[in-house]
Amino acid sequence: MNFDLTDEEKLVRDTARDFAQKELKPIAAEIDKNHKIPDEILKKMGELGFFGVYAPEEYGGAGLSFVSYALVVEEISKVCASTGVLLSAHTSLAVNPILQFGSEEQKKKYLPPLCRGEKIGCILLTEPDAGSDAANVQTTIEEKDDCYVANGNKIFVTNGGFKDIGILFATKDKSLRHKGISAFILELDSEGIELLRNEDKMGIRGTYTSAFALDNVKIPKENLLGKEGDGFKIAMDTLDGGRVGIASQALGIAEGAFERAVEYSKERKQFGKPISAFQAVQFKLADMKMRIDQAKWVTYQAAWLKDAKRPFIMESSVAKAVASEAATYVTKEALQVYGGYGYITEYEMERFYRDAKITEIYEGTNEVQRIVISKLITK
Ligand code: COS
Repeated sequence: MNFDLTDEEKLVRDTARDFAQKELKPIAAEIDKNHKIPDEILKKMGELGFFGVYAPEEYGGAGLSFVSYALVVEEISKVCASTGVLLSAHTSLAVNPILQFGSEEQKKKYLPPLCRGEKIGCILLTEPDAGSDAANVQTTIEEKDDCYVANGNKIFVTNGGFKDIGILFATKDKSLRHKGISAFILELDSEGIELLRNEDKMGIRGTYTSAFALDNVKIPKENLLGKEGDGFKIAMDTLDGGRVGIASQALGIAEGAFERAVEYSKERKQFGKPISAFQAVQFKLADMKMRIDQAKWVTYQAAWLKDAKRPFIMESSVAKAVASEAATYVTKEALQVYGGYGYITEYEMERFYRDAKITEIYEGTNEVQRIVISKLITK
């Protein structure tokens, strides 16, 4: 069994770490406060190849492994969860389905601008009545003349506010449930798409979480992804990969909070000693480390399985649930180590605490992950 990263993976991890620590860490609090990731940061990430880490070079990607992608998301999330989720949603939920299910023409047209970060990708799957029950999509699609026409509402669209490129899921016949759903590449500046709002959120406040109304939106026939009726399968495969992205994000958030808590515990003195000398704090740090290691290895394993083109549905759900629960546990304990200072925005720990929670919710709540895992165990 080999637990080592390849030299290439170590290099991309170090590049991402260097970028995150030098360029992102100093402005992470500002990103949270202003609800915006600066354009220069996105430009730099594009230049570093982060927006298409595992897409082949012929489509503008960096041609690296899925493990490399997980490492980039992890390093970025250690300092700024908002930037981590922007990257993760873009790659897993837009670049990946086009790469996996797109025609050659679709790949050539849409992947290069996405991989360079000139366009930011998103997925339009969730609706008011189709959250955990993803097969209950109500947005309709009709064939009319030379195009498809979509009508409906989509919510919780991470990155939607960029209004660039999305993967839309819509049904021809609601009564068919998952068998009626198809997937489409949607240009979000198309006529009939209204951005209703960007949600005001507890955490990951530097990202857009958008709601859209689709009113007779014309989609060219050539933008159908895969075949008609393939949509649910495409959504599930997309989320399988996406859950490894969220696991990487959660892992990064946990590690970032942990590193800060260790540092702080060595500096902060009470009763004449650094608080790291007290067993009450030492045990907390040990428990945090144990959770992080569990999260790390299940996440890397799931990413490695995807690279090896081996089944990884179970492992991706395990990684997502374990890592996100590690993130909420570790950030809570790290905040406790900071005591009252943890509650003050200046120390940034409260941001980690707020940002961690969403990882237990999006790309399938952890209850959904338990459904996926238990179905596979008992089938
Ligand atoms: N990966 C690949 N295929 C999957 C899958 C997965 N994780 N889960 C289900 N499928 C397939 C099944 O194999 C089945 O295929 P067949 O029709 O060929 O037999 C089909 O999809 C339907 O499966 P099932 O009947 O289990 O679907 P359900 O409607 O019961 O839904 C859950 C199952 C709850 C797991 C699914 O709806 C889900 O993942 N929901 C959460 C959605 C989500 O994460 N939303 C957040 C989006 S954030 S962008």
